[in-house]
Amino acid sequence: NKIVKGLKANLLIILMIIAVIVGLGLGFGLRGVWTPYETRKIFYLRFPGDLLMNMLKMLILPLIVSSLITAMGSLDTNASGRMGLRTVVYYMTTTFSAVILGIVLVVTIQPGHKGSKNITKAGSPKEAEPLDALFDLIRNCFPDNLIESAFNKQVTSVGKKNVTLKSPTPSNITEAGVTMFEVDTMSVTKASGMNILGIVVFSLFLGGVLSKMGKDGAPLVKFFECLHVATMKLVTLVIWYSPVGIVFLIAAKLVEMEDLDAMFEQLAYYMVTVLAGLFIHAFIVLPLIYVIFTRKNPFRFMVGMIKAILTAWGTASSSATLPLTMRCLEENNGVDPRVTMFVTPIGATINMDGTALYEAVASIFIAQYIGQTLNVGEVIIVSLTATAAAIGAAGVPQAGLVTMTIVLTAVGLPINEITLILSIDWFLDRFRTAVNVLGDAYGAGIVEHLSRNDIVKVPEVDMEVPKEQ
Ligand code: DAS
Repeated sequence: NKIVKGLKANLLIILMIIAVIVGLGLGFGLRGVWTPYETRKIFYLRFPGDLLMNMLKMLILPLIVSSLITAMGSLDTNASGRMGLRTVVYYMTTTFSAVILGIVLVVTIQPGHKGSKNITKAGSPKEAEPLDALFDLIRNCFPDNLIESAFNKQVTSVGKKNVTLKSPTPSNITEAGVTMFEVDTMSVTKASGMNILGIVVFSLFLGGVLSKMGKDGAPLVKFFECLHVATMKLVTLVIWYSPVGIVFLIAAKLVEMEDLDAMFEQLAYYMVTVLAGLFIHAFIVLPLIYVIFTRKNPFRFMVGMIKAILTAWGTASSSATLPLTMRCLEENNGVDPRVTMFVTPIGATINMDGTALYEAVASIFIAQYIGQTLNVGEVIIVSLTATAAAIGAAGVPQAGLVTMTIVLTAVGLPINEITLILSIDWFLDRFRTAVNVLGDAYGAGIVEHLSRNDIVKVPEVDMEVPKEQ
């Protein structure tokens, strides 16, 4: 059955690659038949893709809570403390290095001074209070209602009218952009409808308490262990549906885009700068870091992650891809589940190398385009705020675009100029999400290697519930 297992694993990768190709073909084919304004037809076309997004989102809450609590419960406190420290240090280092890479490229290539000088602006975001975004990130760490806030589409921004976010099925990206901005940055991470940060914080605290409780906490840890196993079995079902969902997600997104050619032509230099940065980070920087720490073949590791990377590209959401990220790490790259359960939920939330690089490039591109030169101090501010904004971005489609308001305002750039890059954001989002997921995966591999002495099973706590005293 080893051959069967190998076939099944590769069969799925082949199906996913075919899915991306068919999705692109279907999308470009339908662009000849439909206009981008056939909202109803596009909504139906995207329906199988929305099903996949919902299936993956449905798994996120049980997966993150059960993973983190099981991981915390199965490691002794100082081991998980040390592993947590290694994880955070890795995340900060790779995210910041991505920002520096992005800045070097955008300053060298100078995309804002090249290409067309009259980029068509899409959408018109309202002025936002970016400082609110920072407060929002902190507020999101402590959600009032864990379940509701995790999947809440109803967004309330303090002091402003309640805005119900319609699930963005607009006639084109502009409307989605405006919808997001209508909510303004007060609810920047909630605006994306999923507040994972709060779930991660809650699970880490609860897991820590349970692991300190030792025997008394064991029944609840055991419950979450079973929940984790059951959830990962559900992932298997969803995985086999994902190629179908990916076809329609890509096709629908392609059909609803207006003047694709004008967009690619006007923003070609900007697009090349972002993609070059993501490529270098994914194929040189991350593999180099992985080799330095683990002495293992980084490209074999990357091949093991293909299913997760293709899902990240198809869904543009690293949170939705999380179930596959964990599964690829454990099944294909043999990473200890206690590490993946601990590292990947946190990574999918705060480790976004692709987003950080993109936000640095995009803000400096906008400065170049409007002829505002940034001095060294301002470039340093961009590097710090892009790192912070990427940490705060939720792992959902186009969250990076919204948190970029923090970076722009930090260096006095008008928020409105985001409309220059709004139209192409859906496309670049897919690549930066794939890099985010790859960064999380390498993180798990490296942390596992560094923590190999720590990952000793805590002595099996006996399961009987203590007798009533
Ligand atoms: N789409 C986000 C993610 O899922 C990244 C971003 O918006 O920049 O990681």
